[in-house]
Amino acid sequence: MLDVARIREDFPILGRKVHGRPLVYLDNAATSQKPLAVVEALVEFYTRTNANVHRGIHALSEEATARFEEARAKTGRFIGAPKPATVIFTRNATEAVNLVSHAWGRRHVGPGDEILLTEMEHHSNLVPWQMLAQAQGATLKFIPVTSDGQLALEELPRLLGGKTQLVSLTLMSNVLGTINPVKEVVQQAHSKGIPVLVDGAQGVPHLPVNVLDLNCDFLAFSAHKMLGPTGVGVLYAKEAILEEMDPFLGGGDMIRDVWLEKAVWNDLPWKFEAGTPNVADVIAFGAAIDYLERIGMEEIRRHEEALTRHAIKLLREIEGLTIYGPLDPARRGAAIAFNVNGLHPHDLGQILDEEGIAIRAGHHCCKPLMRKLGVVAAARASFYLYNTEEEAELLAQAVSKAKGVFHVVSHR
Ligand code: 7TS
Repeated sequence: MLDVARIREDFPILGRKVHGRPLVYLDNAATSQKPLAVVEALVEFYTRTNANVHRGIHALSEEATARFEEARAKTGRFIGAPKPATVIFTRNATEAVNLVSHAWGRRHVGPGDEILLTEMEHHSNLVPWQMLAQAQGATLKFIPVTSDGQLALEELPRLLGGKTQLVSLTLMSNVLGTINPVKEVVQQAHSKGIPVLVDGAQGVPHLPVNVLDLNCDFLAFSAHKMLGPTGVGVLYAKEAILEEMDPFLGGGDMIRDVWLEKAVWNDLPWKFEAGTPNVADVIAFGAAIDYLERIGMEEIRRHEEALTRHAIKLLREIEGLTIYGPLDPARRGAAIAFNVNGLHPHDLGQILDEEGIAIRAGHHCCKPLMRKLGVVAAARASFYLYNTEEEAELLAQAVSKAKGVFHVVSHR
C-alpha cells in the first residue's frame, strides 16, 4: 500500500486552494505535479553547477556533463534499456515521434508503402505519420477500436501486409485508458520483419515498462507526465537502428568533424542531440525517476488500479453518465473519460473547477477517436500516485451536483 498522505507532503502544490477549495488535481494525463525533490534538483543545478555540457574542461562543465549523462543512464535503467546510448533526449514525446518519422521514416518508407497505426492514437502519433505518408506517397492503415475501447486484434494479421514498414501504437490510451497488448502486436509484427514504435507517453508514467520485455524497436515518452519537468522527452531505440539512422537535426554537438562542405556524425546518442540540450530539466528528470523508483512502479500501478475501480464504480452510479473505454481496471489505466447526458463537458469542467477539482474537457488531441465515439468532446479525470479515494468521491459528488444544477438552469 502506498502511504499517500506521506507522498502528498512531497508535492506542495497539492496543499493549495483553488477558488477557496482544496485543490483536487485530476488532470495528470495532461501533466503531473512535481515533487520537491525535482524542484530542488533544478534549484541546485542553477545555484551550484550551471554550465554547458560536453564542452568545457572546467569543473562546472564537467560536473554538469557527468550529471546529465547520469540522468541518461537512470532513464535507460528505468525502462530496461541495454545501454544509456540508446536513450535520446528530446523536448517531449511528440518530438521523439517526429525524430523517427523524419530520420527513420524518410529512408524506410517509400511510395506505396504502409504505416499501421490504431484508431485511438493521440495526434502526436498520427499527424507525423500523415506528414511522412504525404511526403513519401505512402498510406496509413489503422487497427480498429471496438465498442468497448479495445484494439480489434483479430484484424492484425490482415493489416500487417507486405507493404507495411512500421507499426506505431500507444501503450495506453489517454482517452479510453485502454492498456494495449503491445507485446502481442510486437510479436506479430516482428514475425513479418516489421518494426514497432510504442508511444509510451501515458504508459511509462503509470506502468512498469521494460523495453527488452516488450521487444519494441522504439519507445517515446515525456518527462512532464511522470513527475519530471516540462521540456524533456525521451526516444529509446534499438542500438542497431539508431546506428543506421541519419540525424534528425544538424548543428553543434551532433558532429565528430566538420568541413566547409560536409560533416561526419558523432557517436550515439549525441548524433541525435543537436545544440545545447535541456541540461537542468534532464538532471531534474533524473530526480523524478529516483522518486518513482523509490516508491516502485508496481506499487503505483496497484494504487491506480484500486483508485480506478473506485472511481468507475462511483461514476457509474450517476444516471446518464457514460464512461468510454474498458470498465475492468485490470485492462486500463487511471485516465477516465466520460460524458453526462445533457451536460457539455466544458460546462462540467468549469463547474468542477469552481469546486477546486481540475479535470480536462475537450477532444484530448484525439479528434478521430472522438468521431469514432460519436462525440465532439468528453470530460476526463486522470489519477496518479498522490490521488486518494476521497478525491474520487469528491469528483463523483461534484459531477452529480453539476448535473442537478445544470438540469435546473437548462429548464428555466
Ligand atoms: N501520446 C499520448 C498517448 C499522449 O497522451 C500525449 C499527451 C502525447 C503523446 C504527447 O505528449 P507531449 O508531452 O509530447 O505533449 N497527452 C495529453 C493529454 O492527454 N492531455 O494533454 C496532453
